[in-house]
Amino acid sequence: MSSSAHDLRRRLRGEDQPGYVRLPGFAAPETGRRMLDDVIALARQAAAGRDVTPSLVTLEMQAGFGGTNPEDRVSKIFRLHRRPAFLDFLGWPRVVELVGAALGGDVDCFLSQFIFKNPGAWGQPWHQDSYYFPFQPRRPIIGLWLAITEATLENGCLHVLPGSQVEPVHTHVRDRRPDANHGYVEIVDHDMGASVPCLLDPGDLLVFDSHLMHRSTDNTSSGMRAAMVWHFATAGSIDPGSRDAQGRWRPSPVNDWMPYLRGGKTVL
Ligand SMILES: O=C(O)CCC(=O)C(=O)O
Repeated sequence: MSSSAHDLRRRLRGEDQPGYVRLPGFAAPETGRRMLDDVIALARQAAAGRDVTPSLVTLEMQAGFGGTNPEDRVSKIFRLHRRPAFLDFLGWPRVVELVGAALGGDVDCFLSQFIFKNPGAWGQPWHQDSYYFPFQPRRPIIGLWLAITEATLENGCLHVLPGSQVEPVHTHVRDRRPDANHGYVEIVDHDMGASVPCLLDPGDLLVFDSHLMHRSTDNTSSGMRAAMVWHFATAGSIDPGSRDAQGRWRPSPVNDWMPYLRGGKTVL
C-alpha cells in the first residue's frame, strides 16, 4: 500500500484521528451545476408523472412545504450513480485514486443521493451512516459528499463529531419532529458537544468513514443548499436489505450495487 493510501486510511479510521478528510476545490463548480441540472430535469419528469426509475424521488414531508417548481418540494433523489452526470465523476482518475486508497482495489458503489435542502427544509439529525448499512463485512465503508452549492451555518451545512468513527454503531431513535422526513433517525445517547461545522464551497469534497457521527441542520436561509453523496463498500459485501413497516427484511429501495473497481481499475 502506498504511504498516501496508508495515511488516508489512518485519517478515516484510526484512533485519535478525525474520521473525515476535507478536500477543498476537488471539482469545478460547473461539475456540480451539471449534476444539479440533471436532477432538476428528473424532478420535473417525476412531477409530470413520467417513470424515472431506477431513480427514486423523495419529497420534504413538512405540511405545506413547496415553491414554484417541482424541485422546490424535493428532499432527495436516490439511485443516480449510473446516470452520465454522476458516472463521469466516478471515472475521474482522482476519484478512482481516492476511493482505491481508502478501500482497496475491489470496490462497489452501492448508494447515491442528491440532497436538495431547499429553504426551510429539515436537517438530518445526528447519525452514523453504518446504521443504514447492515452489510457483511460491516466496514470499511466511506461516503463522498460533494458540495454543489456553498454550505453555511444558515443553509444547513454538515456538522461532524471528530474521532467518533471509532465508536460502534449506536442506537438510533426515530426523528421525533412532526412531519419528519422518511428515514430520518437520531443518536440520543452520545455527547456531541465537540462537534464542528463543515463550511464548504461549491466543488469542495468531504470524505468520511461510515461510523463518523454527523448531522446537518435545517436550512434557515432563502437559498438552496445542495450536495451530492456517493457511498462505497468492498466488492462482494452482503446486503441483507432493510426492514419494512412489518419488520420484514426486503431489498433496500435505495441501494443499487454497481461494480466500480476491480484490481484497482474502473469497471464502469
Ligand atoms: O447533507 C445532509 O443534509 C445530510 C447528509 C448526510 O447526513 C449523509 O449523507 O449521511
